[in-house]
Amino acid sequence: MNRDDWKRAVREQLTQTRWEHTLRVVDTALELAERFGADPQKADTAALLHDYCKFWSRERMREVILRRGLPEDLLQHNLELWHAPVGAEVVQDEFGIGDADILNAIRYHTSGRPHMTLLEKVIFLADYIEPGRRFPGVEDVRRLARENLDRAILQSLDNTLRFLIQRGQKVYPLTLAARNYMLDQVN
Ligand code: DGI
Ligand code: FE
Ligand code: FE
Ligand code: FE
Repeated sequence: MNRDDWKRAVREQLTQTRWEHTLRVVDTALELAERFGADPQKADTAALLHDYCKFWSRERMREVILRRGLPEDLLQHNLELWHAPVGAEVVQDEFGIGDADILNAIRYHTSGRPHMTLLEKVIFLADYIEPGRRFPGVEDVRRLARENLDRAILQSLDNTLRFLIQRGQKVYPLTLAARNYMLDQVN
């Protein structure tokens, strides 16, 4: 399988809107990789595959979580979180991706985590600031992303935490840990 085969396979899994999001995440990840010195080829692969399981059913994702021994606390938290760790397992099997950094960039692209690698940060941020995003406060994050990767990520995590709390939703502990960690990093 080459990159064109991967592209076709990803496109088949997604809606048109989500496919266009994926292409914008690829472009944004490449820009960030160049700006901050991440491996562009790995950024390209991780971005292309990051939302592979976005439209899988709850049951199908649950099956992967149990079968692959993924953290079972996911099952107690927002369904939106599941496609990231599940996607990392599935692209490993379906595309033979073996690079741990690429797999972790996919695995943690939604929750974030403390000690994110440069590649993980690039994918996390690209997903948040790609030009199609209209989150409240995204423009501030885009501005920060022009010079300071860590400050941009901290701001995006703060925005997401505020968003979840405003909507009365649970916060996944890894996201809170990621935010506290980034706060120490920038100060
Ligand atoms: O898959 P995408 O829509 O491109 O973006 P994503 O994978 O970053 O998913 C983000 C959604 O997940 C966003 O609407 C907020 C929601 N979410 C629910 N619980 C949590 C959470 N996001 C984080 N970071 N932490 C949570 O605990
Ligand atoms: Fe996602
Ligand atoms: Fe995200
Ligand atoms: Fe995404």
